[in-house]
Amino acid sequence: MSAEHLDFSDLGRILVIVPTYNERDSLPVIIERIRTSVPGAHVLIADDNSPDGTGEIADAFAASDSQVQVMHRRSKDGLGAAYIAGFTWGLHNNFDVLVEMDADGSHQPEQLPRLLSALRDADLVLGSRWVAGGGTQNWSKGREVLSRGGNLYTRTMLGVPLHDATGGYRAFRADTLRGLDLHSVASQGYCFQVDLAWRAVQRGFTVTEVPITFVEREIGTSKMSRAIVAEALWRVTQWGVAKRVGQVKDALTGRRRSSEN
Ligand SMILES: Nc1nc2c(ncn2[C@@H]2O[C@H](COP(=O)(O)OP(=O)(O)O)[C@@H](O)[C@H]2O)c(=O)[nH]1
Ligand SMILES: [Mg+2]
Repeated sequence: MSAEHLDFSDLGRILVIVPTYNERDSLPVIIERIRTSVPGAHVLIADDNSPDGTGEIADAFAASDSQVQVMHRRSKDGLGAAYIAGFTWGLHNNFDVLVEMDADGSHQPEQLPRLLSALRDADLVLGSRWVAGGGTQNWSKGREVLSRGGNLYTRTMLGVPLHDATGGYRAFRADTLRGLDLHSVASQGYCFQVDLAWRAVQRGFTVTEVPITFVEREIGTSKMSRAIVAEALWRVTQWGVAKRVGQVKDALTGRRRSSEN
């Protein structure tokens, strides 16, 4: 993209939130790449007191670059909580666009212009692995099956027309986040992403998916766990069942009403 195409000032002030837990080797590279890809964007690192010193590395960047800020959180409290804190900070500081991006290079900063361009006509843009043109690099078959299966289950259970509701590379308009009742979000890992996407669809926001290539990390380790997958499975099932019970109730009361008339 040419320089003029990297100008997103029409969208307002952009904040890229990068949650970190033990990402000392990945973080410097990702900050540089974000700053080069979309020079106007600000970066907020939300670090959960990483024992490997990621927070201090982030501080060094912030000291030399006024577009980089650091939020130091007390202890590891999950991805969802770090994002809620980051969103709250961003909204309070009058950012107009808030982006979610992993620190490990899986979400390529060079593809951020694609998300931002799409946000001109949307309230929420999801970077999607599972639409035409999207995909993954260096992923094990097991991870792919889990992601595809999780998304198929989510789509079927919740009836949402989304192909990648579990992904974590996204751009929100500030007004979209303000409309999602963030204080009532309890979900954590992948489920946090599903929760926000589903809320946005239910509230009538325009949600668009753009293709991304998700690159598996080469340095550091994944924090994904069985507990994170179990949480997603459990909550999505609960939401899907609640939705169906609601539909049945609506149908019954509707029938009763029409028979009373
Ligand atoms: N602040 C914070 N960041 C986290 C936490 N868990 C994961 N992350 C970050 O969230 C991003 C995605 O996590 P990752 O372990 O790569 O998950 P995976 O991509 O699903 O394997 C990375 O930037 C992690 O450092 C957490 O509890 N707190
Ligand atoms: Mg990762």
